[in-house]
Amino acid sequence: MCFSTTPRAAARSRRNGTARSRGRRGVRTAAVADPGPWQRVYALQREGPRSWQLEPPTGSVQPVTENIERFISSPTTVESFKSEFCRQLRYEQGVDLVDARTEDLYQALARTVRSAMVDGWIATQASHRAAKAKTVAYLSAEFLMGPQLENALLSTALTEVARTALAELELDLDELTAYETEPGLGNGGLGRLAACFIDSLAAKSIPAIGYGIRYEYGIFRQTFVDGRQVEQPDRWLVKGSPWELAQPENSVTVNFGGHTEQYTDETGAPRTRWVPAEQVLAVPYNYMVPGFETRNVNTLRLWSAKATDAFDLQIFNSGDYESAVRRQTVAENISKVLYPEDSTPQGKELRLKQQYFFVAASLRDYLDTVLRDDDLSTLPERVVFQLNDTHPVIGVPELMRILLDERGLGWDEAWDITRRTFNYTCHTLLPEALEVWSVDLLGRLLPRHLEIIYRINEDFLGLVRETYPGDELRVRRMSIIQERPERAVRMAFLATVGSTKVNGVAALHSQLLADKVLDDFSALWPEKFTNVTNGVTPRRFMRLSNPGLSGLLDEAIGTGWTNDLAQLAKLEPFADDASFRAEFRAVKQANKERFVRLLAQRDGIELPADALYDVMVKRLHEYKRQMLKLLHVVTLYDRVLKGEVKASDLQPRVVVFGAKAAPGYKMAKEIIHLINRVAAVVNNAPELEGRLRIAFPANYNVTLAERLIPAADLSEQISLAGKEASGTGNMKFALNGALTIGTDDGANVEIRQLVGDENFFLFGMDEPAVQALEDRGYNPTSYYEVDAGLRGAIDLISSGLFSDGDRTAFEFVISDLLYKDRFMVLADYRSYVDTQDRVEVAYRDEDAWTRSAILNVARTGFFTSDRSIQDYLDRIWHAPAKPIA
Ligand code: 26W
Repeated sequence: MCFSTTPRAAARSRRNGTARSRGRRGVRTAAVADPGPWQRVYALQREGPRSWQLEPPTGSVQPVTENIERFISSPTTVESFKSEFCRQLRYEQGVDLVDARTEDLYQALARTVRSAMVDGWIATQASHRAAKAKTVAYLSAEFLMGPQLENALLSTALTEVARTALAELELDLDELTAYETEPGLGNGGLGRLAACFIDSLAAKSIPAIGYGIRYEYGIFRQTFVDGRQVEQPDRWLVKGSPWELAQPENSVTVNFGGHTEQYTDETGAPRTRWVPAEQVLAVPYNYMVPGFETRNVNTLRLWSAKATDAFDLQIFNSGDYESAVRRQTVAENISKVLYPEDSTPQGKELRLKQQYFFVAASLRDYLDTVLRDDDLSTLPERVVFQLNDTHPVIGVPELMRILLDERGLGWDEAWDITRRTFNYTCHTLLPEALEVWSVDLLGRLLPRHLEIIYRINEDFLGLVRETYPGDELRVRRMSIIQERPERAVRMAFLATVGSTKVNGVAALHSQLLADKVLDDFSALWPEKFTNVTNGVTPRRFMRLSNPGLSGLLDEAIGTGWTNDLAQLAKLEPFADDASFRAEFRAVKQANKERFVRLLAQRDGIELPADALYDVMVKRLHEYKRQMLKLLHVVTLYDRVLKGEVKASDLQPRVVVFGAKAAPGYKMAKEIIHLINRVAAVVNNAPELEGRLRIAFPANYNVTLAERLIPAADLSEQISLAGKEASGTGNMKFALNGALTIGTDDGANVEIRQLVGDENFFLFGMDEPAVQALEDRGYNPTSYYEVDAGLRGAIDLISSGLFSDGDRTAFEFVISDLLYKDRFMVLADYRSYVDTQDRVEVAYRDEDAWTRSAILNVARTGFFTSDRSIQDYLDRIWHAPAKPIA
């Protein structure tokens, strides 16, 4: 009885007392208005085994957690886990064990594991606040988290406890793990990178918060109907989300529209204020981000839009109930759906609203709830806002607005603070992916921000003119405001001007960024530009997804690699150990069998496990060149049809595709259709004697990636050189012992350098060659004319063989290839197919192949996101680790 009321009463009084009325120092302390409940708490503490903190706190920070932990226990033993699980099932789900459906069991289990993280989470926040620790605030419109249960168990070291506890209740952990549906709050690489980064930040005990949007609908669920992509809504919240903790009491208001006014303040200084026309409530939902082998648990705070009461009442009182309700849905639309475009921004009003919504809420939250400091002059020492691409760049003028209009700072001081607080990561090289917002739209939604952007631009162009007198061409090139085709704000330029550091995501990408996309800026500010090569979390993408390999590594080199991936280097000598190679091969084979079972169950696709697994999984985009892979497959088939190769001589191969297309991206959708049609024919072609199979499971996502990547032999990383910023799938494959066939692009360059040329299948033009060909004038048809193999593949598609005799079915794709081919598929075809022929030969030498695969694992430890985070810390963030006791 007492433990359920007393501590809560104490906490309540704390919140109602000191918390609400913050002292000038702004630190929330545990000094309380009503000492009564506290005394009762302390009296109880004296009965405990440890005697500590008997003095009621007087203004110093007293972590509440220590008090409460005296009375309740977090589920860390089999008994307490079982007890918490049963409590969750009965009192939260409201069912009895005998009647519980899998859904109930999963929810109860997830909540049990969540409760095991809470103590660390609360302690982390208290400790970081007390230490005034510098915090990394990672602002990202996407966090593609993947399934949570296994990862939470791993981080809390409770996997075996949970397994045993459930087994004692005659339940199976793996079954419940498999039941989970992942939250798809991201499109692809950028969103998944954000998820890896917050995992590594936690593992390294860095004070950090991820800020983003709690979309009600994540990335669409892809289905195929007659081989064509059909999108279904992703209702991931329908069953409730056991991993989140809503915190409506910490909601913040976000404004839109209206106008600005000039006025004179009490000191006689001219000032501006924004008089908005609309308000939306941003409600925070917290996700705990546990760190591997640390007690630290960081926060991911995702914002959900809700109509404000004020705004409802106003219309309601005017008697127009219907319009009040309609306005409510308009407000709540802001966080309704993730935009499924990845790389072609549409300039949609709702998208800009989403961006401002989450950034304004996050800055407000950080300043008022986390930092709670009235003095913002030291802000750059307390926080660093990392801009994950341009999506959160509106934060730059937002912080300026807060400092100028709300805190009364002068322009120069405000600008100095702002610039020192933000940093910008660019994730693309495609010019069409660079966001611009029309001045019209921006001025309508955010009039004050547009004024501030104009002023930033004015000052900036002043500097350009001063540095390059008379160079008006350069001024126009560098202006944050473009004039044509319409007046618009170039968000990448605003980000660059408003940040201390700008980084690309792989060595080649950062180079091209500085030399091409932002060349004028890197000439002006060479020291601003840096590189941080991407990485992936080895917890999820090795330890969890590849238990077979992990076990083998543990035996060979010890368990330390999971958070010190450089230790993989110790594996190097094992490449020459025949018995190790046999074990390594057995793991790969078991992973293929596991994947085959999954695919049969998930998609009804039957595959042989004994084959070369050739895998290309990533968003469907022309620059990534899924067409090149398809032309190779069609070439193999064509050779057999023409009798150039006997089917029985083919290396059995399973080609796996996984790719979603943006719903409005016609070419991408046509390519998906074509892949499915080719698959339908090839998979049933008697001539091939089952030696070539194409599998294109729908709805590729993190869950499927975790099963597929460990099964792969060959990793397809075949973008046109100079187009893929980094890639991160490429790293996951190499770390799981697949060999790469790839161009000299993105992080492939670094992978190849590390694994060595002999353990990597390089093909195609490099970036300078691409540039030279572009400059000479590229004519794809000429390749078709001279290369019989290429002609054979293209003609086979045009023959109607894959389209029930309809010769025009794929004209859209084929004529583009022949007459445009922006990404030079035809130019790289010969080199690619020849290299694939070398792959086939190499794969037949089992020992040599396995040796290379082991060396890929041993030499790619560099690609842990722990190393990326360390690079960010050293080069950009300078935020020390703060492990809690
Ligand atoms: C619709 C606007 C838009 C524009 C760009 C949406 C999303 C983007 C992203 C920048 C696309 C993206 O995900 N880029 C990928 O980022 C990964 C992580 O850095 C890289 O590994 C990939 O190479 C890059 O394509």
